[in-house]
Amino acid sequence: MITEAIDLLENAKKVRIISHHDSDGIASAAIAKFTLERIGIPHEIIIKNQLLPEDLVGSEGLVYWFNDLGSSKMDSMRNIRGIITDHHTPAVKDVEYKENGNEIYQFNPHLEGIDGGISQSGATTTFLFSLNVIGDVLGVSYLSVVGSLGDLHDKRHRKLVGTDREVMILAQQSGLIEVLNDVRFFGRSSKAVAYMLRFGNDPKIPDLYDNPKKVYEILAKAGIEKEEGNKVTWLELDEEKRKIIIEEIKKIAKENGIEEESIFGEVYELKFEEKNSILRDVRDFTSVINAASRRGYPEVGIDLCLFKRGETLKRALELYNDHADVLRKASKELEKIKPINMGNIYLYDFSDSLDNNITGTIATRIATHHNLPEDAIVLVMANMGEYKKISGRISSQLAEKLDLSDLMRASAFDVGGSGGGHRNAAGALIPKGKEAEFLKKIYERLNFKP
Ligand SMILES: [Mn+2]
Repeated sequence: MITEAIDLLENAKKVRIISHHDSDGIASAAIAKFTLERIGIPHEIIIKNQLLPEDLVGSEGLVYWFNDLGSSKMDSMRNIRGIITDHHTPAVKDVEYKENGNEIYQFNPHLEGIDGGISQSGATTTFLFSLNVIGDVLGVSYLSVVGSLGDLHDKRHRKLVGTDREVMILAQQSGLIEVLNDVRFFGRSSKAVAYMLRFGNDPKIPDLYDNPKKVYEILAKAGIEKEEGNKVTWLELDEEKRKIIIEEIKKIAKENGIEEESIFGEVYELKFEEKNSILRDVRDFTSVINAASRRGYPEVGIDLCLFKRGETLKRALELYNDHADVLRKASKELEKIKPINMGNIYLYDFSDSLDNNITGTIATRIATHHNLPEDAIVLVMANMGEYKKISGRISSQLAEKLDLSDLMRASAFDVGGSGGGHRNAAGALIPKGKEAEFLKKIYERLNFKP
């Protein structure tokens, strides 16, 4: 099957790469672009936050390459010739799909019994496919790590696992990635250390989280003045100072009954970036390309992935700051919104007060920071033309019992929409006016006892 898929690409007059708008999708698109450039096939890139009905009909003369999306909608595709490298729950569990005028080859970890939502990102899937197309794709192997971290695949085990890990090791052996054990607070290379300590939430240490007084106390012990703490990043601090800070964090964690080992885990750095570069920590890199994409300039993120700097980086950092503003405003809006609560479902409808590009970001934020019950299903909704776009999140504990992608997909389908995703993070698109019915369908499915 892989030979047919490669033939399709190699003989294409033009390839349309369609990829997801998050950092996993952007990293995947960059790998696909790199691959097609190597084999000299003309291509264009389209980045989507959601596949709409019109994206599912093929155009004559084009070969399609869907990345980090496509699998959950393959059964709705018509007259498409192309490939899908995706890790979302597939609607059809076959590699080859030739119904409805299509000729599609689908590469998806779920077809091999691997849960793509945990151990094989879209970028890892695209990378593995590209490895079959051109041998020398190792130069962009680090993008698999970018995609995997973008999809938070390192969160549960505090390190990458499964196929993501295997490709990460390739990137490490290629000299692109450095693997370290360190505190797993976000922002090692993009945030001032005072900010990193204050808002670090992996794990949340009650006496430290959002407690600036405590933060500056710790920094003082390491000989860092407030002003410096508000400026330098974790990676810019020397080893000695970091050690002192780590000892202090351990102490507070212990007082709060948090296991010491849960504070530490693997972190990944780009060896080709300087220690003082905002892009050095791979999670920080990921947040920069994500921001560019969410602000509507995915090509800036793709260029960064393919080693462009200079003006590209300058633009990326502007977009990064813009995105932070947008998120701040969204958080303010969120304070005004009371969720509709039905059983364990919490629905936040922003209508037009939220960019439908960031419903997922906000849903993750609510699921992480609001003290909802462990079995809560968080749904964030915003208007998108004639549709309502919905992003859902559940805890990994609940995801062991419940597949949110199935729930969203089936319930959306019932009201004339579509949906899908992963066990713990999924989305749907439904016609406007069908919100109440959609909510009811979800509620009924959850409470249906055969
Ligand atoms: Mn993904």
